[in-house]
Amino acid sequence: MATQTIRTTCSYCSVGCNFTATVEDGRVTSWKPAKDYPVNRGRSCPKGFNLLEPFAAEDRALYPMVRGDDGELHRVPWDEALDRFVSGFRAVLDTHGPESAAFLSTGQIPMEEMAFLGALGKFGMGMVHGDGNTRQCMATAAVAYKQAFGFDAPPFTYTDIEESDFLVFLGSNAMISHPVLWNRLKNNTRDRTVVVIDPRATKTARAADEHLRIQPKGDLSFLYAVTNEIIANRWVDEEFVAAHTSGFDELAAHVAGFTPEGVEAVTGLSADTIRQFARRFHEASAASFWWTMGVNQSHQGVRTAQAMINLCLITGNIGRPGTGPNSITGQANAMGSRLYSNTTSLYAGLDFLKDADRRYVADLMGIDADRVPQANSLPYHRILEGVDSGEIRALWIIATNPGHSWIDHNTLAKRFASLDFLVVQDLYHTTETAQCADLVLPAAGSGEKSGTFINSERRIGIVDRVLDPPGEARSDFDIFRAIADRWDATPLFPEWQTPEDVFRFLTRVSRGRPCDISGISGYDMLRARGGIQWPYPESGHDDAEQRRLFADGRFFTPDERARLLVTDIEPVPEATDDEYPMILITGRGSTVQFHTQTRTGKVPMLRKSYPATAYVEVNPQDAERLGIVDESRVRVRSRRGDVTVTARVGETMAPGQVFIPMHYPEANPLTYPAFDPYSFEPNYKWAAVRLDALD
Ligand SMILES: Nc1nc2c(c(=O)[nH]1)N[C@H]1C(S)=C(S)[C@@H](COP(=O)(O)OP(=O)(O)OC[C@H]3O[C@@H](n4cnc5c(=O)[nH]c(N)nc54)[C@H](O)[C@@H]3O)O[C@H]1N2
Ligand SMILES: Nc1nc2c(c(=O)[nH]1)N[C@H]1C(S)=C(S)[C@@H](COP(=O)(O)OP(=O)(O)OC[C@H]3O[C@@H](n4cnc5c(=O)[nH]c(N)nc54)[C@H](O)[C@@H]3O)O[C@H]1N2
Ligand code: SF4
Ligand SMILES: [Mo]
Repeated sequence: MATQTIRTTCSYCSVGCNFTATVEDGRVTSWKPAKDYPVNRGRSCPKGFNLLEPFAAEDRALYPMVRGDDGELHRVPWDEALDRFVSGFRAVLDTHGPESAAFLSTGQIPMEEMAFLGALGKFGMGMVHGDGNTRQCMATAAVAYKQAFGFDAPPFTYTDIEESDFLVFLGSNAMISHPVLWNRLKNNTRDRTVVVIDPRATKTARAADEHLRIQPKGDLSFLYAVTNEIIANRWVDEEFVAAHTSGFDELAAHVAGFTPEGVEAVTGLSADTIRQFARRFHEASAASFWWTMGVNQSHQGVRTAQAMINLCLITGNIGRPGTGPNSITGQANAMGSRLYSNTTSLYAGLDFLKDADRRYVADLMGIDADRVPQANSLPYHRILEGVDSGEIRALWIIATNPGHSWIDHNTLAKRFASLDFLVVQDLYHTTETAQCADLVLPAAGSGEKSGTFINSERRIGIVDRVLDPPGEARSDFDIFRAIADRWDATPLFPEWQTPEDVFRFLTRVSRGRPCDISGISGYDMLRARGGIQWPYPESGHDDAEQRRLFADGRFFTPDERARLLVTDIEPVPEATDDEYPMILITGRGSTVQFHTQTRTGKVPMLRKSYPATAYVEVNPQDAERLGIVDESRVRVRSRRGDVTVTARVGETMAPGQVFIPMHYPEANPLTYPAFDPYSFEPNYKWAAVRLDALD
């Protein structure tokens, strides 16, 4: 009997836990969290523990499918599917030009697949536009870091959670969203304080030492008031500011108007609380911010993230153990998508708009530089607006399900129907998005294929194949290769035969960049080393298992100084009024539910632990006023949509605010499509709604 031990990385969240599989004659006989991996050290959450089960679901896309004249999807051979793909996209691109088609991808496939898609879509097929679901998620953090540090560079390593004595989780429900990382707090043996700043009394907030129940969208005012306190009390690390930052005078002038008393109403926090927070931030020997979607998904997300970055910079809380303005990423490979997908930037953060960058990438690939688009892609929402205006006529959607997850998606199915051609590449043919497709391409999931992911602490981890894909499903990598062949684009990628070939290209293209990984020789090195954090240049690399950035105070801007950036407070995008008097927040509902539930929804073990139907969380005062009792049916309406859900009455919510988890299709008909002006990330966390009792 052939027995193999295979190590692979979980493909749900960005913590990046590793599992060890024992595979006997093609069957997985044991599946355990890896004890010796520096990320999870033998721990996992229930999603990872059941990672492989959804791959066997009944609605798995087992073969390519084409929509017939009867409106249904029908099985076709791969050859025919590839012909349809090529003729569909060629017809649009040849007639309407390179800006008439786009791809929408993901933070959930290995880096090598993203990189192949980016090259095939842009250099091979000639499309200008391609964005990812990371726009819904990490775009804000990426832009915030890029503007402040000169590169999209989250500075921390996970041990910082164990070495900080003042940890502020802002807009993060880490206990359910990043459970294994949250758990590492147990290893923090310092006299530490954990503060959670969230409008909701989440599980994370309740587990913290302190919960500041901030008013939704009060964060920017709060952070400016704290900054003002720090400056007014002369708690600034003047040496660090003078040597390593620029913009301090503008920052000081800007925040001078934000007094703790002045922001009480907008933050819902007392002046005392704000003053105390500032004092404790100052007194901490190592203070850290940990932020996620409560910040990123906001109409002023970038500047809010930068308000945390400012605070860390002016107090010298960066580059030392236990410090940092730390954005935790979302999906397993969101950071791979940010750096190596060839969507919002050329590989390794290079610039589509710069001649030299285009030539550098083209030369490395051995292609003509004219093949590299000289323009940036439209961001996600502009691509969809292009569908409305008829400028975008074909879409290729890979490993994301916008039919459920996109903001205010009421008109999305109609938008999709208006396209000349829609291709969806997914594990399942039943997703809301696949249901709109003209062509479904059946993909293998991570676990059924190989590659690498980059986790939240910049660690590149190996994804190895433990199972064979079922039916005729193929890895996304093999699908991209097959399309390249059919498109006659294969000569562009002569060396890209395997994922590891592409990985080696990425190590080369990264040379000399902040995310330099030219010192990683290949997958075996990643397997042997328990993953490797970037940067890891060929010469002069640091071999420590845990590495943070900016210990030397040198940033990636031309003058090596970090930028302190500020803005004015803008009004909330959709004010509440008599008709729609309540604020709707959306987000994660439980540890065992993942996004649109195409995977976690198919695991009986996980299904047992969450409500089968959509619910809205309501404060008891509101419930009483509206005649709503726990477990009764209620109607939730916004100016855009109207859904019926079950009420869960409890103290999680403050009066005037309600919450619907994004895992249910009922959330996004209600959300309000506002976007951050710099990152264009959707503001999923504020819409004006009304509730009416039905029972
Ligand atoms: N179980 C599970 N884990 C996941 C995922 C999943 O679907 N399920 N998804 C993964 C992905 S892709 C991501 S991006 C992460 C997301 O992880 P999180 O960001 O932790 O998840 P969310 O629930 O979207 O938002 C976090 C919190 O922001 C709060 N919030 C809303 N508005 C505001 C505000 O104005 N100010 C402040 N301070 N807070 C606010 C919400 O109340 C919520 O508790 O989780 C990852 N992990
Ligand atoms: N209201 C509201 N909406 C939100 C959010 C919110 O907080 N509130 N959060 C937003 C955030 S942060 C995110 S990240 C998005 C997530 O939104 P989506 O990306 O739409 O969510 P998923 O359900 O993860 O969709 C991934 C799809 O890829 C498929 N898939 C998985 N692995 C593979 C693979 O290897 N290959 C291929 N081809 N397919 C694969 C899955 O079956 C699934 O259909 O949702 C956003 N939407
Ligand atoms: S914490 Fe995240 S990476 Fe770890 S097992 Fe759970 S879902 Fe997977
Ligand atoms: Mo996300």
